Amino acid sequence: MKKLTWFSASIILFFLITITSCKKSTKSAKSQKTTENTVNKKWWKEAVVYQIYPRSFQDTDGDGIGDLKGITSRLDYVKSLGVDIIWLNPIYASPNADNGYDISNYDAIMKEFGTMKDFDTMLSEMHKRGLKLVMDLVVNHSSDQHEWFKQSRSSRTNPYRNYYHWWPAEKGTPPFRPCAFDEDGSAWKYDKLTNSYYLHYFSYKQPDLNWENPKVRQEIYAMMNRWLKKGVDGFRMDVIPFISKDTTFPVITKKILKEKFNGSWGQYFASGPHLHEYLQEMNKEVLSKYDVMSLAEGAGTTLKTAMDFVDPARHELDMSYHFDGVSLGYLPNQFKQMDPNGYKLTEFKKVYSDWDKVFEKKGWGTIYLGNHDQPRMVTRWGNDSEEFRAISSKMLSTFLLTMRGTPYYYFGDELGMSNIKFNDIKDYRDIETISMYKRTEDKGGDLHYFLEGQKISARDNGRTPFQWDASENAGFTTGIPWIKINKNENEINVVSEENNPDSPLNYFKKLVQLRKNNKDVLVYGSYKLLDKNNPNVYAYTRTSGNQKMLILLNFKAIEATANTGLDLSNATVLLSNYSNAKVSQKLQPYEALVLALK
Ligand code: TEU
Repeated sequence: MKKLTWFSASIILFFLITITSCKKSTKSAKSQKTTENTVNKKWWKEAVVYQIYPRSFQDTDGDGIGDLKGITSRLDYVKSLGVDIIWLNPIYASPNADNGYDISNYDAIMKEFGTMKDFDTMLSEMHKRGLKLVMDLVVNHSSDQHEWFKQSRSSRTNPYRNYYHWWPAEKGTPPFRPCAFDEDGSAWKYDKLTNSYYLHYFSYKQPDLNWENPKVRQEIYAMMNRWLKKGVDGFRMDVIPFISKDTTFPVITKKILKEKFNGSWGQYFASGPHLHEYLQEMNKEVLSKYDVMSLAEGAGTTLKTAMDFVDPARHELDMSYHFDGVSLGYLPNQFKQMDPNGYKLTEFKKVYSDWDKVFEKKGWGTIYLGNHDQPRMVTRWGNDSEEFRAISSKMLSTFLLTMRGTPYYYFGDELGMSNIKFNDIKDYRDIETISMYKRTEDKGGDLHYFLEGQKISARDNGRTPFQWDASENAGFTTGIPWIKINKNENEINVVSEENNPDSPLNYFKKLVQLRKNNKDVLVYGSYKLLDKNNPNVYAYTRTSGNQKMLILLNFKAIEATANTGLDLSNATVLLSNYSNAKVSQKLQPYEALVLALK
């Protein structure tokens, strides 16, 4: 008996020691891994999002405008990329002052894009292929053609009056607020009918909804619930940080703007008093009821404020995207005019490293270099010359697919589509470029200089039709396209790239698979910037447990060498945009190297 007791005691002791030491080692493993954001794995963290600009993807009825049937007809192509989620720019009824960002009916489909039946078919065909659909949600403002606004404007006593922000003219001129898209630059538009001004942060055709009115919020939540019940998988929320307003509309002097908001109107707009209260309410009444994803267009958010939107403990949104990266390289106080010296890679690295740090332990980040508000990524961040276009676009895709945070990849970038660079203002369709042109003209500014700048920065560069093949109109339409098609369609198109094993398209597919096959390290693993002052090379590691990858990206058209201080003697090449790539810190122009480290 004594023996047995001693025996059992030693067994128990053995187990205790083993358990404690196991606990200790998991603890120390955990503490080594503090920068690995592994808490709470989610499908939307592991996904690659593919953004489609519906107006320019595929036309099926010959009106020169893409449509929903067109998207449905091309889903096998989207699936072949390996991506998981499709984000569609707004497809709701709209007079198209700002290409669908001015919605006249949230429950109807834009007539150029098709019908609700087309939508239902498209959604079910996406789901059949395992693709999810994220809709654009534009609720900071509606169209001035929305029934709510028509009612609101009709009289001061109309029940919809408080759906928008009105300032009675007898109180004098309202305190200045800037708007993005109108020639006079003011966010207050005088409306004679009721002798009042209404607020619009974008164009006067996009009046801001009054979120301070609980009825407005309930209408919006009900509408969101209707779409989610239909089966959509989430929302990208347009300028959502701007929804709450201080309705006393205090005077904002230059001094206040500078001291409180870093001189940025965007930061002021994103600082409404009840913003987070409303997002929490929206989460409770809508988002929390479904397994869906939500993404804030984080206009005006900063390194300091971003976490408030996506901290899981706050129950607001899942992800947000910042503007610090895409704002680099512009000259100050001009209409999106690029600095002739380009952008500094060291600043670029700092922005993306600082933002990675924000979501190091909780929340979740995103990564993008192009979207419908940006020019083509290869022109803006790479090199669109004949010699370097393909190679530099592959290098940029390598960056997007090897960073932490969900990649938002813009349609056509997988082909290496580049800016169209219009010479003539008449070719532009975008309200932003057209109004900035008029403002420049009114001020007697240099229009040639303005147009040269737009060749690099204008949003329409990213909105030209997708290039399917080398036929007339690139296989996009049989009619006259709503905006011109890039002349490089003969070379840059799906058919020719599918047939070329070295094409940007085939390289993109490999990158997606690399990310999918290495989720621990490439999705969740920690990120560390190396050789931070190197002006040419972006070098970083991604690490998960014993698995480590080194990513070397030469952002320049010259040979460049990374000094990572790492021993590469046992490293192997996992992927590169050069077929002759070898393990080396010396890189060819725009070379991208993904190495496994032992
Ligand atoms: O963009 C909001 C936004 O912040 C824009 O001012 C953006 O910075 C600008 O387009 C850059 O040139 C969203 C949409 O993404 C955009 O397409 C809309 O025009 C805008 O809201 C109004 O809805």
